[in-house]
Amino acid sequence: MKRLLLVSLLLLPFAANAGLYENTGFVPGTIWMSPSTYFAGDTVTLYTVLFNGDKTAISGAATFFDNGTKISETPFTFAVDKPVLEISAPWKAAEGEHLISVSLTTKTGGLRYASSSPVRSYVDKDTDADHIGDIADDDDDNDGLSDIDEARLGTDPLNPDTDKDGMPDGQEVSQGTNPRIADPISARIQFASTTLGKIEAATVPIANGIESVRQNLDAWVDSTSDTLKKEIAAQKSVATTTNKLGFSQPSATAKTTSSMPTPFSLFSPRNVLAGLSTINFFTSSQPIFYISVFIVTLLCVRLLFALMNRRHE
Ligand SMILES: [Ca+2]
Ligand SMILES: [Ca+2]
Ligand SMILES: [Ca+2]
Ligand SMILES: [Ca+2]
Repeated sequence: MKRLLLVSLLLLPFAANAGLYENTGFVPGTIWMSPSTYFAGDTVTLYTVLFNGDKTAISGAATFFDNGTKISETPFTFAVDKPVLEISAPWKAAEGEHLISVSLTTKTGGLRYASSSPVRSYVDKDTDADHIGDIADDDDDNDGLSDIDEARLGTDPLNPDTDKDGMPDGQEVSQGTNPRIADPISARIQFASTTLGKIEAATVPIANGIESVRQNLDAWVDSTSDTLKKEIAAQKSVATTTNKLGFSQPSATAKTTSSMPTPFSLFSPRNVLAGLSTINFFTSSQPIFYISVFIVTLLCVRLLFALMNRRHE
């Protein structure tokens, strides 16, 4: 995205806002922020693009300003063969109106100065951090009561628990307690109990589902293991009978050849039985099973985060 913008800017006709050198200054309209959506308290990166039309190396400093106050100073150097330069600076956005600008200074050939066209930006608060600014958000504190209802009821639209009794304003209205007066401990205990009950009601079906999977898997492993044990016993019995009747055994060479592992021999009854015994170790014991599920889930989450970080790099 950033690269696309840079390329598009290069297509714009060059014009320095004020003469640093005859052909050196800012590409027009080139102050932008990343990320493009941000709120008060966020740290964003300011970018601009400089252009050097002279075939000489120039160095100096670019100073970013917010409402005329210096944010930071970034040194820059134009190489002779690189006429375009992108520079950036971090900026912690505060709520309110902002006028962002950049100026260039250099001592090459005497002190020179140029300034960019300023960019106007209004930074909104996002009280409940739901990525919708308070101006556009109908429920700034996300307590279940709209800003309009909070104004009507006299509660604080920027505080989800106006009376600080531990029960959110919206919950108090729906259960009939007063969101502006701290309720007695008995009401809070009742609220906590109801909340825990809801959490339990939401998690019990999931827990039951996992337990059902464990029991079914354990039953299948037991049943399949029994079948394989019988099959192996039957094969042993046939081999013993063959020996007693005096049939010749395969030669040593043939034995060696036949014992070479093949993709199919890996799934012999004995190997499958060994695998099932391993699975049975995890499924037959509740503690071992749930600890294993927890560890696997943890590893999956870490892998997911690692992949997401790699995508963002
Ligand atoms: Ca919000
Ligand atoms: Ca609210
Ligand atoms: Ca409350
Ligand atoms: Ca209350």
